[in-house]
Amino acid sequence: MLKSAVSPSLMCADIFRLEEIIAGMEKNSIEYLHIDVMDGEFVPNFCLGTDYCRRMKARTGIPLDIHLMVTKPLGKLDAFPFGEGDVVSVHFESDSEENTRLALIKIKESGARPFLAINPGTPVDTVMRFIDNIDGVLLMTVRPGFAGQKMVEGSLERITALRKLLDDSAHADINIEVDGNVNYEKAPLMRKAGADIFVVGTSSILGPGDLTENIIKFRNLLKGADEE
Ligand code: S6P
Ligand code: MG
Repeated sequence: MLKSAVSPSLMCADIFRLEEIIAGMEKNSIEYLHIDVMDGEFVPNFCLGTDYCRRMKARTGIPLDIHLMVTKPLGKLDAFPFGEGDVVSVHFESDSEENTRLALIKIKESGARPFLAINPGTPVDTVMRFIDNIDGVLLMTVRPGFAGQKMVEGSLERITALRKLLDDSAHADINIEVDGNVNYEKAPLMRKAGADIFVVGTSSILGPGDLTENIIKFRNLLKGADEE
């Protein structure tokens, strides 16, 4: 089983406390910073953008986890500052299969880690068509576009099915990142089902309470799931 990692969703971080929150992430050795990019077209919302990514990269050494919820990301990749160690996800649903593959190849060539993002309605075996071009899968457990939603039913089963597909095809090293309503109760179940990168927002560590205490609680729950 791959080591678990935590990727807080910065669209859920209070912009007026951002410096303090990033310092808290560094102090707690957070593995990734999840940045949701939305174009108002692929999803019905707008969100963080290129300058935000650039400023964040200049401010911290924590790898970025850029989630591109944009139509036709291939032609837009150059606008983003990513490289060695960063994760960049493009959606299967956002362009043709050929262009999606080219985008994944381009991300890989930059030294970053290409992930294929799939919406709750996309069959998990779609991933196998891109298996040689990805380091991970971003499995959406809500419909993309907004924070604070409820997990789509059947998501745990989808994690289990995807983990089995990857393991059975000798791709156990491919990450499964889960995004959407990853709360304290569901995270251990998602871990047991085979997820290893956890996008956390209003439902857990960027919700009520102290950031450090929330991170410790979250990590302990994942650890508990591994020990069971
Ligand atoms: C949704 C986006 C996510 C959210 C995250 C928020 O379109 O891709 O990354 O920011 O799900 O977390 P929560 O706990 O509010 O669902
Ligand atoms: Mg996201």
